Amino acid sequence: MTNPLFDVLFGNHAGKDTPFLYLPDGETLTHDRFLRLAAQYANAFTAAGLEPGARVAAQVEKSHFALAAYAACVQAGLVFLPLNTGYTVEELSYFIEDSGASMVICKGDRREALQPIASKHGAALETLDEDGSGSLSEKAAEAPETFETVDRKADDLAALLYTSGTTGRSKGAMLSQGNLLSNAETLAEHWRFTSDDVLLHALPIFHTHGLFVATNITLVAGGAMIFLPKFDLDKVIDLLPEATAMMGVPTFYTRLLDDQRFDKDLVAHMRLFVSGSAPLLAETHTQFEKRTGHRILERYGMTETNMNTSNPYDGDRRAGTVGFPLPGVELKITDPETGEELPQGEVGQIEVRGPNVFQGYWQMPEKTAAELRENGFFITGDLGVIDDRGYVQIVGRNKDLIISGGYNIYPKEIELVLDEQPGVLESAVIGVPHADFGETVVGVIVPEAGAEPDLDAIGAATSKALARFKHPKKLIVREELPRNSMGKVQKNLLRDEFKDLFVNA
Ligand code: MLC
Ligand code: AMP
Repeated sequence: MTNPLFDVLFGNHAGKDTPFLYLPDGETLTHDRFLRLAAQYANAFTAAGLEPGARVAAQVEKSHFALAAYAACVQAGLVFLPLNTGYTVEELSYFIEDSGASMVICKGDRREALQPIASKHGAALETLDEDGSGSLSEKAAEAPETFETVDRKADDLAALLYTSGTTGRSKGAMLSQGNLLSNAETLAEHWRFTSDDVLLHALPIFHTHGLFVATNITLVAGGAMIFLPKFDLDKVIDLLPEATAMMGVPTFYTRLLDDQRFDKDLVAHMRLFVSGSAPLLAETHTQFEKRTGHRILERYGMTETNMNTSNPYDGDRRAGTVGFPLPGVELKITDPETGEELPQGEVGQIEVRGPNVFQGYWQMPEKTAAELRENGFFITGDLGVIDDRGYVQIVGRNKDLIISGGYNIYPKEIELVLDEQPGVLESAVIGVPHADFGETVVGVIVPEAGAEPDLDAIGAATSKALARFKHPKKLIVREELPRNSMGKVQKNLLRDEFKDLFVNA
């Protein structure tokens, strides 16, 4: 019996004294040491009564302890549910309830706020701080450094990742062991990762990009990571000479290009730069090549599917495209109205099918049925076209979504908060171009007749309800919203009107 994901990502490295993580304090953690730590957490989970299939929700800062908690969940057959560290208590409350999590792991300073919520939903609460302190580690410290890996099948769930939706209610994307493993193996091979690689890891580990792409690929290959708590420009520039590969959202690359220390010599030894999670401007791609001689490899993915397409490792990495479907992934462009496949060269919605495609949304059969066809194709909500050489280009979105610095923000969620505020009749939230984040959030508010909404109070209410990265960078008051003859708000007109607000920011 086996646990396919654990065996390939972690089990293969048991007993190896090879470096796995280069930590911010200068320490090196070997694969073996990491696995022994993970086993202790797995023992702590089991001792707390968690049964295979139970959800473990974790809102913790990035650290090797947090990563070991992920490995422990895989080893113990638990479903890992990582949460953005920016989420407010109100947001967390929804995730805990909806997922039916059996355990919540949070930072020590959140214990008080989360205890009543965890208790209400029958979840155990443990703490874990970035220095490893907290109740979880205290329990783990007493546990053995070995753990009998729990058997799992490829279609058993390994992770539940929440993604916001157009209705404002977040949906839990169910990812199986097979989903994660197939994608990690495909990408490791496609991007030629080996045990000699050292990945500079500056992404958060609560999303697909940092956890399943960067980390899982390194683990499949048996390589190492320089594990930074977050993207810090100075540290990245200091450490690039130690790395062979880096993965990032476009903001990483534009920030690097804005710094004159980032030049050809600094990255002469690098093997690979990968970009994704948001569109990389063709201009950034060109500028990057001019400055460094490297062509960024752009790929395209989603929480629900992991990675779908990639520019080639060898061959032409074409700016403004996301390359070809990965081996094993089928991709087609369809008519959004009829679902019929469109001829090459026509713009339509992107649909994908393959072992990477998720199992559906947690306890939301209608939403699953609306987006995941019976024949296995997933309707991504992205609009694309395939060029005459087979490269996929993403040209827009068929979903009302803003991507800011690689974080997805659904306007509806913010509109619901704004609409509730005293004096606000209605609102429209749009994304406008932003020099650093690619896009950012602007809220347009229509007051009730005779009312003068208090923008400071609205800001405070938004802070309580929503993570900081979702906050409108600007609120604009308008007498009315532009609407078409059907009464639908014409957000395109608002986007056009406010498109220059932040481009020189
Ligand atoms: C931070 N802030 C953001 C923000 N990140 N606001 C909008 N969008 C963001 N992405 C807030 C901070 O709270 C702060 O608020 C202010 O903006 C400025 O912060 P900063 O210091 O400039 O930001 P920084 O901490 O440097 O973070 C920026 C970033 C980070 C780009 C490095 O957001 C990041 O690591 N993004 C990666 C996201 C990611 O991993 N996405 C992958 C999703 S998976 P204030 O107001 O207090 O000053 C996926 C699938 C796929 O999409 O295909 O990969
Ligand atoms: P998420 O739901 O956070 O996983 O974000 C997935 C979305 O990010 C996709 O549906 C796309 O809209 C977007 N995305 C990811 N990679 C790219 C890319 N290389 N270019 C453009 N958009 C991208």
